[in-house]
Amino acid sequence: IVGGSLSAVESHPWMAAVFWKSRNQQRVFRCGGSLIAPCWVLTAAHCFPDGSHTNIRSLLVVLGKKALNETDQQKEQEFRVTELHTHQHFDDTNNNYNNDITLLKISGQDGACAVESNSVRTVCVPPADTSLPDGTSCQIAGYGKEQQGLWYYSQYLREGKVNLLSQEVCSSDSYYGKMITDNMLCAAAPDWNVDTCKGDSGGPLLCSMNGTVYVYGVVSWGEGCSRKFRPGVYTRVTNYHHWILQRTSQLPKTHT
Ligand code: 4AZ
Repeated sequence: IVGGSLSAVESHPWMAAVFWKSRNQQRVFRCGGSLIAPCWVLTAAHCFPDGSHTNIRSLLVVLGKKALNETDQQKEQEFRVTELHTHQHFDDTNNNYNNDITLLKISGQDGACAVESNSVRTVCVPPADTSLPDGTSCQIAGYGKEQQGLWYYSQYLREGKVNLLSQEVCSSDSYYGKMITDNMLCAAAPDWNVDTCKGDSGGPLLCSMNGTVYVYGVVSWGEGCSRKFRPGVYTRVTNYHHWILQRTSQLPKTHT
């Protein structure tokens, strides 16, 4: 997060940190994510460049994590990944990560899922038909870089405030043009000083409606970080409401 502030995990108890265990068992931070059900983390498809060939046994998900390089056993819960569902139409052939969404099924000791606490809690998936007004103030959270070009990620979870941009403005020629599809949304700070950055990918864009917090976007891409006319681009989660429900609940699979 560029231009944000330090965040307590209790302020973002749905925040997930996705790690990759290297050959010598080192934990390498990969992406952020959001806990949307006790056994399910929502993240970005581009976090797994090998797609369905990803070796899920080398993935590790940690919830309740304040610091990337420190462990707080009182607050943290660790999980392995038992299923990885990348969207069937995830597409990066135009370098714009269309349908950049993946669901991870997590499993802890003895197959248990996340246990609710002050530092671990689910966030709501927005209803399918909602579209928040342009200019709505939302929040971003993550362990990503505090400045583009730094070689290190933030040591601690950070948060920031951004406003939703209109689709028309974001897909105009002086912004991203045709790179922006209906499956994306853009958000930025009025003076471009707050943004997501490298390492924040997969994490949440959080917006409130009637006092309930929703994961309205998944951090996806952007040209640089905190650059004028180059807002952060997010996966439009409302478009995937049914896709998410079908994979995370007992809903019967219908043929369309
Ligand atoms: C990245 O490389 C990245 N400013 C994530 C978000 C943004 C840019 C880059 C948006 O993961």
